[in-house]
Amino acid sequence: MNAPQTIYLKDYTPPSHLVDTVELDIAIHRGFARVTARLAMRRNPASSASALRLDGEELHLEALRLDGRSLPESAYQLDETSLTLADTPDAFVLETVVRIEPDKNTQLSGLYRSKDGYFTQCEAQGFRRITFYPDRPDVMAKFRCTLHADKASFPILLSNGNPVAQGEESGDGNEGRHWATWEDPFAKPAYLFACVAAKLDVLEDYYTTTSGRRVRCAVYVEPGKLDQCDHAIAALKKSMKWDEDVFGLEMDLEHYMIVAVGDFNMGAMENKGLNIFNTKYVLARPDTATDTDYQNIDRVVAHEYFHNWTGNRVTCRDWFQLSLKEGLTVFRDQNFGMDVHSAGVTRIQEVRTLRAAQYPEDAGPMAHPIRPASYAEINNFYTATVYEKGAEVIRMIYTLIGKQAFRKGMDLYFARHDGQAVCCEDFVAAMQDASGLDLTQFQRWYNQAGTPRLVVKSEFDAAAKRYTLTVTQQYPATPYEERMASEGLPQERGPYHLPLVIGLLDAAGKELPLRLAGEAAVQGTQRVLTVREDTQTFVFEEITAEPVPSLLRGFSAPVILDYDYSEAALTHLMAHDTDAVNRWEAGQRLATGILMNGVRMLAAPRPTGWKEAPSDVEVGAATFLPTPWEPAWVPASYTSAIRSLLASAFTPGGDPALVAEALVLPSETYLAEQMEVVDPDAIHAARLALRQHLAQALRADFEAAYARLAIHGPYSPDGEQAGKRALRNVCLGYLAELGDEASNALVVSHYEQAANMTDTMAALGALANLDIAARHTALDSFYTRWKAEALVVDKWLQVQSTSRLPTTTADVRALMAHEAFDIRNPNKVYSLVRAFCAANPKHFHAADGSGYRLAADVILQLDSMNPQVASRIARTFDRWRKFDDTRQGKAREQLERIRVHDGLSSDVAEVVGKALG
Ligand code: B3K
Ligand code: ZN
Repeated sequence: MNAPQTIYLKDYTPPSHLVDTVELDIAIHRGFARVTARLAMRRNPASSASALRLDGEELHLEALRLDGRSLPESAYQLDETSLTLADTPDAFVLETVVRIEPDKNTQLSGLYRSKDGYFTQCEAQGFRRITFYPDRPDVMAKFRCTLHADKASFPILLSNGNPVAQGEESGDGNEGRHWATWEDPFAKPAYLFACVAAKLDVLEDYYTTTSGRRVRCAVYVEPGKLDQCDHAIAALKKSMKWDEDVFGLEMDLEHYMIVAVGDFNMGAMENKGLNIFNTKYVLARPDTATDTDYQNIDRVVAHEYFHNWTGNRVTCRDWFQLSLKEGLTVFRDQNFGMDVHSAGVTRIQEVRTLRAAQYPEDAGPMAHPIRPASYAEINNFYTATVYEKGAEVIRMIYTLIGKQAFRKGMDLYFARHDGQAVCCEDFVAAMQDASGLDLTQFQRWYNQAGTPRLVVKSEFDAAAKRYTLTVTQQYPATPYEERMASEGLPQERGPYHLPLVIGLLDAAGKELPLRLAGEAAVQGTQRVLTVREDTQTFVFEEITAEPVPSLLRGFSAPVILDYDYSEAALTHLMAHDTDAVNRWEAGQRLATGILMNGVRMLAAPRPTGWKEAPSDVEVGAATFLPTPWEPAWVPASYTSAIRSLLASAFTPGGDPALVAEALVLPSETYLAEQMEVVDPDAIHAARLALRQHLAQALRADFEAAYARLAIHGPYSPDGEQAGKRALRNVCLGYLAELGDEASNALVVSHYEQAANMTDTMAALGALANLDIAARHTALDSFYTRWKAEALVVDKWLQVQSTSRLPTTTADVRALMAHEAFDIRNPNKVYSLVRAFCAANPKHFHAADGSGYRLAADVILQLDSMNPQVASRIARTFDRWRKFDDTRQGKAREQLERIRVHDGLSSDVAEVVGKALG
């Protein structure tokens, strides 16, 4: 049985020993590496344990010395995951020599080989795959690292901190080899260690901090890619400036290096002074990267840079505290994004991601609070909850105490904890002490799982000129609480402390001045209401006519807002709300209501007049919606609201980027979450039908906007150009739904004339959904042109795996055998397989189980190779119980098939085990 062992937060104990300094010597040879580690250690006065247990995995021990003396085998115990010394002196130097095989390391954790050399990834527990070590974040040491390798093959040798010496090797067998030593002046946990030995090109630049430190910024990339580094280096310098301006935080080293590698499990890693990045978040050129890629690079570079303070200078005591660094750093990179791009668009995109990825997680078998109380495999907890909801929790503190107090709280946090490994409570305490606001109840956000529902009711008393909002919280227990209770750890639940930001609009769309009962005077037109109770009322005085409430502005809390908005109220907010998020949200609510009606009708027995589709066409496809239905589920008022919305992009002050966001209908995944039992076919058909309906009704408007938004002049990824392109491409997407000759010709010409990757992908994405000859011509020409650019090939794979055409599942299988695919490369797996599972619900959840089978085949093939990637694919099964019996049966079959697989990794075993419950 594959039953992974559970680790509990409550079982935390301080480390038995501390490490003051680490001297690492890593010699890379053909087929193996030899790692010598000298650890200056001492007993931890805070611990009573006497034995020293070091973590170690896949290490072949060649020598072990304590204070220079070789230890006999009787003096230690060695097993698959550890090396234990029963007793040690109070202070000593432990030296180990191990042999490892980085070329065989397909997990991409620890030291591994990628095309151009050797790279490391140590978070969370990769360092133990390099050498024996107390591999836990609360052991912080100063590192010095010497690398040796063949000079011609691996001319670049890097590690954290500053270069101290380098040279050529001498002696027999060392011909052509060189070495370099690096020293990091800051004590750090092992998860922040990094080294690189590779053949790379480098782009350098300099940044001078406010206090006058000159920092060398360097981006290392695969040879030949220097023309794709400018944006990353600019993003780095922008981030350095921003963190000084906003938080007064400066770079603390003379070298800040970013190394890009094509084989990487996730986005990037914040190793001290030596970030290692997935090429996806470094490389960009107008013809290879989209506007979204450019923005993502800004954000990921900023995120890793911001970790230097939030994560590295102050780190986590244990992995349960992961959100301490991740939630806070995401919050910081989000605010950076709001400042350097558009605040509204950035926030809308975050809300969309949160609801598409985190809400389902919080409602599914992997539900956990931002600080879980237990886990089996820590790598499974780098989740949307820890990251995105974690950031929302920080944002709520920011909203509750205000910008200035928040900055004071950050200053206090660093004053108290610089150089320490701490807990989430320590951060909250700094915020509480700096602001004077009691955050005791607020800490529930760290301990309770699930998305709370906020039910709001309004009442207008015309005679008393009083408007009352009654707010009720609902927070039913999730599978997490059930699991914890069954493990004897019942979790207490109670109402949350949260900010509900609101405004009230009058009939003309103007913001009303707000005075709460008991207040002497009006205090502005927007208020932060503090919600703490199960039920609370807020009474506004001197309201002369019933207003339309704009609730949860800026998405002020990660909740589901339940308010019975009329269509008229939503149309009103869509047109007049001053809050960009709520203008967008009103449109989303309107569309959701309409789409859910469409889904109900499509799922219902066919009415008279229904023409069954011929058998070779999917039943339920929107094209077969009998026209008499249309008025019943797409109100004319909606179509005209969309027309005005589009027109608003061209009025003074209009923002094409925001309009583009507003024109995107709620995703199929979002709609699925709104259903008791998900009908993926009906959802797909309804959404498509609404898109087609809008395309038909507003054809002339879309065409005019498309023509008007053409950009002349050189490409720039800046917000203004990107916004125009986004809106133009949204118009193109609608027009493509018409599927007639003229619209197909437009898509083809857009593809042929595209002068940047954003436009190319907009056209290719539309073509991928069309069963016409031009689709194949375009996909072929695209591949021929770009097959040498791995990241562009990823786009080519993804556009096919997310296609709605009925052949998609078979196409994905065929592409897995294509020369362009490589199952050992995470980016390829994410683009082809994960995108299919997560972003193509119609095909992944096909009733015949073909999508589930495909996913399971890949998971099983990948599990022994790269469990982290396999486990991420396995997570796409999370919501299987929300589907009908037939689909559940098919999903269960595949989950069981995975569960009983011999030697299953703890990563996949935990995910599948929880899914099966
Ligand atoms: N801290 C890393 C994530 C490491 C994931 C390990 N499985 C990247 C980041 O959040 O910045
Ligand atoms: Zn991070």
